[in-house]
Amino acid sequence: MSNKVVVFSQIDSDVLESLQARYNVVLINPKNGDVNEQIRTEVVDADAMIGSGRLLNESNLATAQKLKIISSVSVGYDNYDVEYLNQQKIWLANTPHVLTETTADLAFTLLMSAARQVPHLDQWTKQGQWKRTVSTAQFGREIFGKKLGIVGLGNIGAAIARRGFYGFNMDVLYHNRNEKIELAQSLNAQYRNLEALLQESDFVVVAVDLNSDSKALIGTKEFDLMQKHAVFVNIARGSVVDEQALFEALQEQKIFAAGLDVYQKEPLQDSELFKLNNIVTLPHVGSATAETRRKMVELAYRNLEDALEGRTPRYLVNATFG
Ligand code: 8YV
Repeated sequence: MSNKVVVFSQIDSDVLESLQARYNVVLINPKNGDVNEQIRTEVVDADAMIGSGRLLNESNLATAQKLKIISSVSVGYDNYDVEYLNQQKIWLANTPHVLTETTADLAFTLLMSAARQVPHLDQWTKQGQWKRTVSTAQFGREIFGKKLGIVGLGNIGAAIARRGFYGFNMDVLYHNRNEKIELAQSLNAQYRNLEALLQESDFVVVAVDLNSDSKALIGTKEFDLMQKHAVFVNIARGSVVDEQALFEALQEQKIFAAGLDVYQKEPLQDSELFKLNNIVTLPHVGSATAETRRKMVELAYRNLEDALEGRTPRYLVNATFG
């Protein structure tokens, strides 16, 4: 009897066909009713799961009798209860590295769009507001040679630092739970504690993993430390930032602008943020190019296949269940 694989989000059709050719595949489909109820039913005799963007924990995995691996099509894994998976000895695999550069590109897209008011001025022009030479209201912030502060110098944070240092001649500051001396030297990046980074930076980009240390890391106190001309970007996870505090900082012009790709609640709907002209809001598209998503799903397929074929997957979040 072939292994049973539960696919819990949309994946490339040809990759799905490859899975279906080898395994007994069940698709979780929101159109068929409550997703968690479907998961609870299908994981009973499942050997593996593949997908992304769903909360998986004891509430919907407790019925699993022989689940070996959850292969996530993502680098972030805050939507999985890793402690519970460790207790149940269920591997969690992710897809690091393949999305690093694409996500760093998106971070810089947000940084530049927010700095130069791109979405607002695009609408302003299309609405026929451009009637004479622009005034200071349409001015943006200088980027070249300015101070770039990166919160979280992981793979994506380092790729953002490289763009700032080599591409825009920026002075790079970083904050991290621990200093990364060799990496920082290669990027000419200087370590700062969070308060100093927020006070000194012209641009603050948040690229941390979401965990107990980074949850609600940036709130009113932190925005009050930033400079009035500063631009704030978050490409990490929405829960790292107090969204109401950000709204107030932008509305009261405590900072110049912000660019967000992630939110406390996703999809972002009917948000007060939509009332503001000094924010760029993107729909969690950090890794969303065809090439990168293809690399991610192929890597997730390999992680799943390794586990089902008796090999240790290359990218495990919990290799030791420790
Ligand atoms: C999403 C991401 O997971 O990889 C991550 O951690 O945040 C993104 O790549 C992906 O868009 C699927 O939801």
